[in-house]
Amino acid sequence: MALYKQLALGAGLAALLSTAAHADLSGKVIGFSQIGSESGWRAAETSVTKAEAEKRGVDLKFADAQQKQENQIKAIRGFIAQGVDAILVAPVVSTGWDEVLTEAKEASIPVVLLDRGIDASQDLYLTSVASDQVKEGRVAGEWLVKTVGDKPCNVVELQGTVGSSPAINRKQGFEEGIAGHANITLTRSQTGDFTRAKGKEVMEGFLKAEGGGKSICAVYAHNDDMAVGAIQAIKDAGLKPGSDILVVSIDAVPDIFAAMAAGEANATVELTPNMAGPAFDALDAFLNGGTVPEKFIITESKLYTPADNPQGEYEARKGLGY
Ligand code: GZL
Repeated sequence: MALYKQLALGAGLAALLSTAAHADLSGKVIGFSQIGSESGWRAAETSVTKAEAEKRGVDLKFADAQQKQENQIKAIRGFIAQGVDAILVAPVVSTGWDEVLTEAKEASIPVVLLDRGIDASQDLYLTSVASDQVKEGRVAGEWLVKTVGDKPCNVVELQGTVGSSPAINRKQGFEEGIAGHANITLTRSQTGDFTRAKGKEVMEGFLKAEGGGKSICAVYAHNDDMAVGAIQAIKDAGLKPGSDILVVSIDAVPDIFAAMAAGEANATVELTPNMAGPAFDALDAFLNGGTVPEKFIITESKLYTPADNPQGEYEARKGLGY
């Protein structure tokens, strides 16, 4: 066969295989119970999930719960009634899932958890795709230890949604990270519910309670959106975020890199918004080959500081659905 025909065949075959690699979920109906759009990261996770579904020919049924568990439970029951092939859930809080996930199990519908964990029997879900949230908090704490050295440092904490696995785990991790360093004291801690507005409001309260904020050395926020809100509150109080008060958070969304480039933020721990890719790969192998995945698929966590070209990181991330 002429070389040009072999090459054409090869290219055609390659193209066929590459679509075939994702063709196995084509036509599958998969329900996705998403928490809401409380943060830039959450918005990115939604757009990435929709793009990954599209790539695989998945008929994605999307339900936004506006951060209410009862709406998620309602949506999951709707998916069960529809007889979907699988269900993705980003669980807003860790408890209260046993009953509805038992109903999914009894309907033989596999459930995959995205980006947050639950306190329930592991046989109620096929797998969970999430970061190591304790490690994220520990990396943030260790960064603060390294940055302040022996200098006394009162740090305030903006917690995520009460009862959510990231809020519980990131608090634990941060406390592990600063343990043994008596010069660093966690003086105030309150939930900002992962939102910019609440993060700003709570930080305003901290600044007022601490005589305008002169005694605050750092703010640790469980996500960048609350950190961006806190940055605004610090500026409104006439102080310089990033220098008068250090700012460390988690997610690595574009706006935290913009703040870093402006000298107003100091560190973020990256959280990939692409939890759906590994989730769909696991469902593909399970639904089409009966392969039972690992129970926990852990995504990477990487620390970024102003030494890591924040302007370039901003450019690389903006427009990815944040
Ligand atoms: C963490 C994820 C968190 C993000 C926040 O895995 O659940 O929820 O860090 C989002 O931005 O609100």
